Amino acid sequence: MARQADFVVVANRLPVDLEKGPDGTETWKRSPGGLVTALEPILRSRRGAWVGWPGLPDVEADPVKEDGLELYPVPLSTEDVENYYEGFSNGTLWPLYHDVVAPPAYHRHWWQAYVSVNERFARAVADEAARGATVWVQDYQLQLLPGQLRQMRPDLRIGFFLHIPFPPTELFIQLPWREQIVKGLLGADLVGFHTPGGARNFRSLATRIGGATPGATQGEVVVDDRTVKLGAFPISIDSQALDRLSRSPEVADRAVEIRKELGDPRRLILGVDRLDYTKGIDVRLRAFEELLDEDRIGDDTVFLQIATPSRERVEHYIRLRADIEQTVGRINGEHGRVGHPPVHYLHQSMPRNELTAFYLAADVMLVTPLRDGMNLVAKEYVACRHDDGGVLVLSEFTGAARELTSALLVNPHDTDGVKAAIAQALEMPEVEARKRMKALRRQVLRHDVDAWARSFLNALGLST
Ligand code: ADQ
Repeated sequence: MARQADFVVVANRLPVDLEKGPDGTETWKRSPGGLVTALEPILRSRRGAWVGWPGLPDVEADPVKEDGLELYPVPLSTEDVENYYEGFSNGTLWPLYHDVVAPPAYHRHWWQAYVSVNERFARAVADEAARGATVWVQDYQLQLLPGQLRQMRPDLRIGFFLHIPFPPTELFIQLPWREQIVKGLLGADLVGFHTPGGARNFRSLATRIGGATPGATQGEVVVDDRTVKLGAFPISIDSQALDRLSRSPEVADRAVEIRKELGDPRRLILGVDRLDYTKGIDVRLRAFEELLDEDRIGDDTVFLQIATPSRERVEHYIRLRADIEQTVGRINGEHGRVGHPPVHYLHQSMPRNELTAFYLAADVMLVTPLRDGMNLVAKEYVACRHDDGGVLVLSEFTGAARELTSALLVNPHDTDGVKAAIAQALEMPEVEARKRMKALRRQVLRHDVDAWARSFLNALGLST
């Protein structure tokens, strides 16, 4: 199968998870995500392949064809996972790129693992890509790959998309390996971000420390006589599919049932996130607690926080989980009655249908990250509200806030502001709420993930 793919997607993870049964048998399990949904038709319509880690350490898996997709697993050892993934990707880059909301750790052995794992991914792509193929590199775990791949295969057309924010120069230059990262990214023909601000930050670093010179337009820089395009491509969701799912009778019934199970509160407030310190779960809990303390919220209102387990071996996440669970316990201890806790907390991953029913059941959706590249939860909530019901409270520090301007926008660092927005959302006149939701829905339904993928690939010169 070598060197056959005309279009290669490379990401830290494959769109399937390898699972090992108790008897040692290995099976592939589809892990549905927006990215694979958007790219599947494009991968199928040309000789497409996906290169990535199958999710289990110390496993050598053969290339497989799953549901018509060619998958090329890149193996990672337990040590690689510790140093490249949990270490450099999630202990260094993740906090640094999210405005240092937690202190990043800089360790040379993590960096070395990042370099060598990126090289391994680059080698795998170089082996599979046909002459002149297009390669789309995804996210912060693989920022060196464009440069490494260009060295190996100058014939390829390379695009890179960053799913998280790209930080301002003053923060980025903390990184001891800042030059290598910028130069790695400049190996691409197109570098894409969620927002124009991210593109601007990168542009200024590219000319300052990456050896690039300004190009003919703001959207270009020149490196070694090669033009690298830069731009903003705000990602989205499969809006139509969610809209359809939310209209199904099963989901509608389940939404009613959920409210019953919660004790038929007059108002239901919802939060849905990966359990991550960037998501501001603590921000909304604090605001909710103060509103209870001040009797501005009564016992007819319930807050449900659903948090997917995430990066459970990384130190900041272990501490975050303990803090959140302690806060939930305190609020319920002080303000609950038997059978009526004001906060319900689920540390679980939900099936799509169930999550959709939760979105449909909630009167107020709280999305309060301290920093977020885009935030798909906000868009999902909107896509599910075919009834034009519900109010979205959204942090200004998400990429989504640039598009979802009819939400109640809040500064998550301003507790009084967040409290005021929650109070306003809970008591918003229906006419105003519906008007806002209609405007939000127009935006989300028109700009879906398919449009996102096409606009990126067209900018890279691939007709879709
Ligand atoms: P994430 O940080 O993971 O993504 P987000 O964009 O909100 O953040 O996506 C989370 C996804 O996980 C959503 O599709 C949501 O439905 C799902 N999810 C959350 N909690 C869940 C639960 N309990 N059960 C099941 N599913 C759950 C990164 C960046 C974002 C950027 C995306 C895409 O950090 O800023 O929007 O990539 O580029």
